[in-house]
Amino acid sequence: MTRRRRSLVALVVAFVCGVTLLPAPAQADNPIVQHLYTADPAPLVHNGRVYLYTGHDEDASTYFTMKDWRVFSSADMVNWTDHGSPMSLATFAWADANAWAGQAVERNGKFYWYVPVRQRSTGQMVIGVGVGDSPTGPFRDALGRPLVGTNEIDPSVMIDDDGQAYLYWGNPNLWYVRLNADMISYSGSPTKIPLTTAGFGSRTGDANRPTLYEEGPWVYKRGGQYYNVFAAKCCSEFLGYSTSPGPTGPWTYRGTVMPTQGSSFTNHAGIVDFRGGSYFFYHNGALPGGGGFTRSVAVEKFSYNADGTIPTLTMTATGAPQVGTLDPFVRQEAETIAWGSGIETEPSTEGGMNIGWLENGDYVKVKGVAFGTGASSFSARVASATAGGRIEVRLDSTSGPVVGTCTVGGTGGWQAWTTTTCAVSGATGTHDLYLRFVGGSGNLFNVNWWQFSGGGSTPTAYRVTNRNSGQVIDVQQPNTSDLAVIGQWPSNGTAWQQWRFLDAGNGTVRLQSVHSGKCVDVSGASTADGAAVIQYTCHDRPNQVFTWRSTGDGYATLVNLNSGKCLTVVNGSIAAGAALEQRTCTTATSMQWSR
Ligand code: FUB
Repeated sequence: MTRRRRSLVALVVAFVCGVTLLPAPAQADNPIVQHLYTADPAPLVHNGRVYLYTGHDEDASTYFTMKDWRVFSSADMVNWTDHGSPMSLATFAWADANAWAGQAVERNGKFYWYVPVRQRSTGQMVIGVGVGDSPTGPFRDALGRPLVGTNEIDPSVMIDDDGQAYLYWGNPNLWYVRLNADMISYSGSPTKIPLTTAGFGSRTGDANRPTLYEEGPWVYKRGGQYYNVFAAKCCSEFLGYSTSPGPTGPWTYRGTVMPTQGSSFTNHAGIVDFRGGSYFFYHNGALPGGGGFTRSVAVEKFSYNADGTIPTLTMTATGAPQVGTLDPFVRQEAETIAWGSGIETEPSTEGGMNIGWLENGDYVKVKGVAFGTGASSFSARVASATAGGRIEVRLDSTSGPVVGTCTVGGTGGWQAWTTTTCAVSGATGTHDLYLRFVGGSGNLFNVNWWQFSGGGSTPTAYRVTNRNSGQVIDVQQPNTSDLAVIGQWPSNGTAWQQWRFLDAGNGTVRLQSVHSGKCVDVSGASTADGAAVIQYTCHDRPNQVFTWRSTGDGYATLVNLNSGKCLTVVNGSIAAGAALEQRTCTTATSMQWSR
């Protein structure tokens, strides 16, 4: 396979940030993708991750020359995994251009991605819908034709609490239509939302467009109120918003969310709540070579005001703070990156993506990596059609301490994978991890994934997902020392629960809900057969008593002595790959949990 030339983004970023061994700019995690230009962010929270659907500006573009869409995801808001391009113009055989701003939503286990494209036969902009079985696709054309078309753009989708879904879109008008439960057909006709100055503010200087509404609606519901955050005025755009007591209005203009900033004459909002925080995605031209047609998606954390209004936000190079830490003792994809310099990504023959086109001095930064009591070795899945090179494992910056160096030899092909392992010392506690790629000239090697192993260390975070409800529980620092925290949250990011380990004395460890104040006491703090778990109200009144029982088939069962229900722990371990199952003691799998 011949290596193609690296992209303009990669060249410029490598020049600016990497090849001279300068440390990365302090704390710069915005824009959140550096190896290609991204635009029009549309976040979706699903099963404890934020999935980010974006458009893709071509390098050196001089128009909105956009041919495909991209998906990224993150569990911590700073390290983003590149899932490649699961949908493109080629998905829609009847479309020929303009893969512009869309939004994806989940319903009944399927993922629907609404996008504007140009219809070949009419030359008009219409809305198509892709459907996939996972948030990362692949997506197929759900209809084989447009869903709806008014020669306008930028669909936003919202499913109301009563199950009614609405599709909004438009420039210069603002339309909505009621989607049917199948999400790929609708009832009634597309309806224009009246663009009044009370609803959408006043624009001066354009008699044809008296209100601020321009394009890019992002419609959602929060606390009984409906929000429409939209690109306002042109050009340059800012982001404004309106609210309404219902999904179809009447709308009231509420002001600016993000003023005109950031070297792009368009902007586009996407908002989600995730693990107790609210996040505002937008785009700008902040990458080297960036501008109005070479944009990049960024994110800020924010808090709604007490009355539900949105504060005015400013673009930063810092971005959102990390939620939790990253576990280096489980396999991590090489394309999970907080900041990358000089790298590109491509589909891997082993599944997912790999990073490639790595040249001497290129690097990836992975933020907030929790090594705990220490790592003893580092392994990476690598391939090289040339002579390979080395991976320097550094902490805190590109010139930070080298805690390990792995040699990569030629493997006979860019997708001929092998695993290289090297010793690690000095990696304890939590650090930003820098993997720096060094060697001769030209492309050195590809990396598919990496993983540390510990010298008796404890994983510092693990996650269990309820396969029935989708609920996710992340456990950080799963030791029993004071201040260790367990964060419990459902997949939609609301109703967050935090638990704290307290030393209750008497050999008992007490887990207190920061949220409710209630406690769970773990007697003996052990999962050995026979150890007991007692749930208290914090007033030392045991209201639930459990005991461990071996099931004899490799499972350990936690029996609730009050209700008789069981929590069955496969292997009785929280090691990587261990699964938890909740049983009723008689039925096999009423609830399933897995890491
Ligand atoms: O990305 C192409 C177009 O630019 C989008 O559809 C608009 O919202 C603007 O961001």
